[in-house]
Amino acid sequence: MYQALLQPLKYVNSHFHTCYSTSWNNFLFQELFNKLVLNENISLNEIGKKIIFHIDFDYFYAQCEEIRKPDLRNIPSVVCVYSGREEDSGVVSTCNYEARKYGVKAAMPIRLAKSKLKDIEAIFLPTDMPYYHDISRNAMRIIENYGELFEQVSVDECYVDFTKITNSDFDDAKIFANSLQKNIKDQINMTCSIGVGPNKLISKIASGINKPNGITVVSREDAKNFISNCKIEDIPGVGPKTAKKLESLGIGSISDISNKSIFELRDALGYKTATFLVNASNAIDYSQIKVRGTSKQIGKIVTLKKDIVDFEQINLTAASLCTSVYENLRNKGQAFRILTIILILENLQHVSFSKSLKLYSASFDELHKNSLFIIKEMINNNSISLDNIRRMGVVVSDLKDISGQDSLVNYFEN
Ligand code: TTP
Ligand code: CA
Repeated sequence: MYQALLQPLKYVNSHFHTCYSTSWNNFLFQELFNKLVLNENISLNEIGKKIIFHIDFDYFYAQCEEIRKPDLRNIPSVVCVYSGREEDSGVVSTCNYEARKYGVKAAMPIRLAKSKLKDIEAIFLPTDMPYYHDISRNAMRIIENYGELFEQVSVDECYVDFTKITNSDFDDAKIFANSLQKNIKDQINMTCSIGVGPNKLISKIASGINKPNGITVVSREDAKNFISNCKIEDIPGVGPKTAKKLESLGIGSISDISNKSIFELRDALGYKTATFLVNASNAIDYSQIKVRGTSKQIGKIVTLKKDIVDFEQINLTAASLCTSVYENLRNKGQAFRILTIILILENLQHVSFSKSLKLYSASFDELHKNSLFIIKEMINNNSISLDNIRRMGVVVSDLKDISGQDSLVNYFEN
């Protein structure tokens, strides 16, 4: 990789001193800086095509409460961390959008929140973290099961690289985002807001624009204009300290930053922050989706040939998907309990269905038999015409390590 970069690096060096503040050299330098210093192994070509989704669940803890107590939906509800010192001492963790209308927000003292909701029928609840983490697992599993690059960044937020599914097309991405939002709502009765952009930075800011239950799509072409209209504090990671330093340099807007070079900002902010901010102000963000730890699911999705007309071809595709998933399970020495089938249709609508087995299994026959059964049920129940199916996926989750067990032979059979 470094070899390949030597040429452009020389080019930059030879032109750098004379005209380093031109935006092109700035751009090239930042590109190389990121590759060499931040060691990101990516090509410009790949970056230019990406479609990244940032999915953020709305008023998460409070919405979890609404799932088990639907009566909460129409009145202000506030989830609190009680310190236990006095009856109302503690802070607001979050609240639903009904409560937000009255000015209640996260991190506010409970007493203040109560005063804002005085004389209003409202509910105050303590947090129930194990329950929220259960819902979070279910919610993330739905998204992770698409089998694309997935990174969960907090209990209710994740990034996914949906470049392949959307054909790198932002119009398709909008349709897909709608369908994904609906699929999540159908499965766990929860709303989320989705930001779609050419990188993590833009998608993250975009997901906050239309909350709750919003979708904001910012195409590659619109990204620079979009970020220019944001406030400096909208850039994730920019805290009051950095904002103050920028202010002292006479920088009050994102456009002000984009007119600076890294070198003009590095003394005040340090090289890394200066690079990040100049890039961000130009809608550039090279950070990659970081798939964490060992996978909690194993899956495979394939694109089908356009002319699928009979079940035989569906069977063949399902068998090949199951073989791949089974091989993967076997190599990892794992058994599964949940099987999910995903069908993505020509119009990018998608249907998914999960089945939980009574016992853990690592049997190919069981995987194959159940997959075929679910696929047929899904096609029949949703009246899907076969030539309308564009992608098909088989995903297993709730995995259990069975390597080293005496019963391994019984789990895996050929
Ligand atoms: P957020 O995503 O910041 O907020 P939210 O999901 O409640 O609301 P929305 O995204 O619709 O604006 O945080 C996720 C959860 O993290 C939130 O439900 C509760 C918890 N949290 C706290 O406990 N304290 C806090 O100060 C914040 C901001 C969040
Ligand atoms: Ca949220």
